[in-house]
Amino acid sequence: MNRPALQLVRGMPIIGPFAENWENVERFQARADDLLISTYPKSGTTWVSKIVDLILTNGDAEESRKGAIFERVPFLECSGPSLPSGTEILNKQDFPRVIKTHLPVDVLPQSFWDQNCKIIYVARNAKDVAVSYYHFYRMAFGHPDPGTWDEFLNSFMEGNVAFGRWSSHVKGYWEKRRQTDTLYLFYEDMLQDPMCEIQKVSRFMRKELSDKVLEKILTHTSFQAMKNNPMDNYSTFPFMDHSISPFMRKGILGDWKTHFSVSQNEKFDEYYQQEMANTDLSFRM
Ligand code: A3P
Ligand code: EST
Repeated sequence: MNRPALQLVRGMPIIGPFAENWENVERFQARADDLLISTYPKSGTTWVSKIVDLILTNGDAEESRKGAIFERVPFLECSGPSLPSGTEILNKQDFPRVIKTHLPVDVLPQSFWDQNCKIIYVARNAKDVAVSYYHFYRMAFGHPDPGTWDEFLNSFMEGNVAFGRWSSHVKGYWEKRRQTDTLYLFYEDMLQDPMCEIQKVSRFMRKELSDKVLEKILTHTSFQAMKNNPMDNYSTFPFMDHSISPFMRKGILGDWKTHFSVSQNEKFDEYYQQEMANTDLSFRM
């Protein structure tokens, strides 16, 4: 498959084929009972999607295995050759729906705000996101060629990657969290104390779950369990070459240390200070 260039939608770079379905995304009618999972790419979207899916099935892993995670939680703005678009799937789906998006606050369809939908946002530290995103660009055709790691890191800092600037994304939802029904989570907290974060999600969804069910959810959402589960690891998804880099790659904190050179790190820290100077949002790296 070729690697189409990114296109601009409302000033945001987006995967080429996604731009072709943009009118339907913009017109999308959210409902008050939709649950939106929003993230900047590579921040733990699939992980929190699986947690939500298992909460809805009361920890029934067999029920959750009835479809791949990208089918059970459709991706709103997804569109591509020989793929049904996210909007097409969602418009036919039973309610209540769980919807995945990578759209930043200023590009998210207005109906999500009008309906005051519940939003689960997951943020991950910028350096690990950049590394994970680089490997994802390499393995998921449909992204432009990432070039070398150094070239990709520069594009990432410029916001010239699909879904734009990391900093605007994480700050946008952070600033909106109090006026909206948003649960703002951090990937690093999910790694450190997954049970605590699973309980936060279930309380947010107003689901009372027994300790036994919570333990099951914990087991089935571990990195190894998801990596080994063909329904969770994207091995059934087209346009991805897992021999280049698996979708479930490392699932750790601080892999940036094996990728950033000293000078890349200095440059990134300077960029980061500027981008994050005007916010109380902070990350563990
Ligand atoms: P790495 O590339 O750093 O390994 P997304 O789902 O938003 O695309 O994010 C993918 C990232 O989340 C990948 O990071 C992937 O390994 C990690 N991930 C997915 N499931 C996970 C889990 N259960 N535990 C920890 N990390 C997980
Ligand atoms: C991008 C981000 C993400 O979290 C998931 C996916 C799945 C759908 C993928 C897309 C993506 C990357 C680009 C594609 C697309 C399907 C067609 C396109 O080529 C692989």
